[in-house]
Amino acid sequence: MQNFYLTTPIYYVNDQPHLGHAYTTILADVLARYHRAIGDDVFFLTGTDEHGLKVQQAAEARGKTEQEHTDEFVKRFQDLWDRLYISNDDFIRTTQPRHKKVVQHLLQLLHDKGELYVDSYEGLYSVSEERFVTEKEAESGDFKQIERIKEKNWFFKMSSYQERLIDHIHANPQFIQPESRRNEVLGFLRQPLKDLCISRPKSRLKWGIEIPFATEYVTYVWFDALTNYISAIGFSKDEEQFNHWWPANYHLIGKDILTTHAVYWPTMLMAAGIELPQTIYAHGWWMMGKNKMSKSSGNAIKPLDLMDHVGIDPVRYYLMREMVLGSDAVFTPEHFMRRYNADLANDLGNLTNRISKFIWRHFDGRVPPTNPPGDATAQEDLKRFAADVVKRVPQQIYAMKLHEAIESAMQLVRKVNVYLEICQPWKQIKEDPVQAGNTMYQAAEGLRIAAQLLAPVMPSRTDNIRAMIGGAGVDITYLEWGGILPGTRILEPESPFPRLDKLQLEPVSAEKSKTASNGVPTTFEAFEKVDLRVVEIVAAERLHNADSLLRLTVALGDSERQVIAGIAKDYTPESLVGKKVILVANLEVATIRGAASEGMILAVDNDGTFVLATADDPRMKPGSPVG
Ligand code: ME8
Repeated sequence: MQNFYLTTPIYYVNDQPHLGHAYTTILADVLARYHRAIGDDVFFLTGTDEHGLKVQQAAEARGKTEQEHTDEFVKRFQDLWDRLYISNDDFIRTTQPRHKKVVQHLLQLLHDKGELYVDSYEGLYSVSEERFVTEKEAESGDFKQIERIKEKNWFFKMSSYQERLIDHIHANPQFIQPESRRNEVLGFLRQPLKDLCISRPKSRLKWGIEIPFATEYVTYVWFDALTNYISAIGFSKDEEQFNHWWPANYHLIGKDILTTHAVYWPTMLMAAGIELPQTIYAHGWWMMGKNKMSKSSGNAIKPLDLMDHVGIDPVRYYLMREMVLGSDAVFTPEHFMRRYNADLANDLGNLTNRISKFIWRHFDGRVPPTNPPGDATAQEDLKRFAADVVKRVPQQIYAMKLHEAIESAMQLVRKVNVYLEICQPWKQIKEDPVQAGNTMYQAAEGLRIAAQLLAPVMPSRTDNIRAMIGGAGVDITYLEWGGILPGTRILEPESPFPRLDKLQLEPVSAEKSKTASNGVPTTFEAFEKVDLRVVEIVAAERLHNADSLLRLTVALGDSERQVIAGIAKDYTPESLVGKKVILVANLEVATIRGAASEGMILAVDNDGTFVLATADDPRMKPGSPVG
């Protein structure tokens, strides 16, 4: 038994959770459940990253305060985790006082140690990634919304830790995993490491944690976010709790946030005199075709759309079985269906049906007694195989070979199927019912053990399976042969994984998800109720208290309206005057940052940049209806 502290990234609350977020969180949950089953003392942390420019802009665009916005969006994550059976021990929000205090403490600590200094800085900043990027990175096209910024800021002497970090990575091969990511970080560290800008002037970003010794600044969102891993377990507040869990066994992350975790975070910890986490594990990406599934490209699958279709456990199974940790994996509905039908409907589902129906029909719904076997070789072989699997699975879990652990449990399922083929209980029942009873008992035992080994992946359906073969009362951690009590009543057989014939899943684009959430098609009647009009922009100006908003005056022919639009990052006010665009004219009047907005202008969200849907043809007159 050991202490086992594992974390997920804390997710941005600027949009809906998608399958990529669900993946990391389910992965952490499955690991947490396996480690609990092994007997480890587990602390599983997840949460949300609620400060920064992206969140500030998302709130502005919705006409909400930042706190209102984050309170609403955090619920989407928390509700989803509840539905996906996520068994986290804590949920940290970076806007909580318990977190803010620790961030401020850490800043002060580094300041007092002389690790921070002020300097003027000019550089390229990617708003979408919330960090300064190099010229080369800016040219790569991987970073969006790049702005040139010059300002006075606070810096952390990250560069002075470069050698120590390299030494640590060499001395601790398990520190960054898998190996390919470790090499990537070592490659990155071949260039001289720069100091890290850790402040943002409030004039540019007000939604953040104030720097205690420089109150005209808030701290950089990554400095804030990374600290969650120690604030949640009581750093600087509850030493006993902190020492109990720290250092973390695993920070699970996607490979998109490797540098921040494998370079910024360890050097911050070194400077503060805190031990480093044991392992930073960066998994691969879920791809849709050739692209990463992501919110900004609008190709993300909403987890609930898929789960509403097939249930939660099969999705958990698929995600865990399919991704070899560290590599990328492609999601397609066809592939999902194939895997579901082969592994769950055919192998696991059919075996459960075979056993439970047989017991229901021939033994009155009670587990038959175990008797001297007719074919002792087959029975011994099955028992030995199961014992091997039981030994192998924890080793595969400790080695982070989750897909192999699942495959081991599935091999046991297949082995039980083979055992039934050898014993042929449907023949035995006619000639020697006692032998048939024994065969069914042994098969049920094999399946019970397989189901228990799969329980961390499919906590709900494996419960049903166990109940259908008389194994519900057996302690879930009991993996020796002989757990089921003969005579136990079984639950009425019901197929745990009905075959899937089709699965129609459209990726939900950002625009679609706003209008037709849940993927439900809209009716013509509903569409007809929307009053769309051509309008001409006759005046435009910045809204004084909001970075991303413009106040537009639009003409509909004989009348004018005021519209507040979140396009200040994409259009200058001057460039808009004279443009004809499309207005949703019969929306309720909304108050955005204290200004009335009488309608909404249609725009296309092109990876975070808004492009107005224009109506430039001279025949499209202001006021004309669109439909
Ligand atoms: O980066 N495939 O938050 P975020 C697999 N707040 N995993 C994916 C994925 C995909 N296509 N897309 C997203 C942030 N993920 C910061 C983290 S931590 C101190 C701060 C998962 O909302 C993956 O775990 O952008 C990735 O690292 C994370 O979501 C990014 O979530």
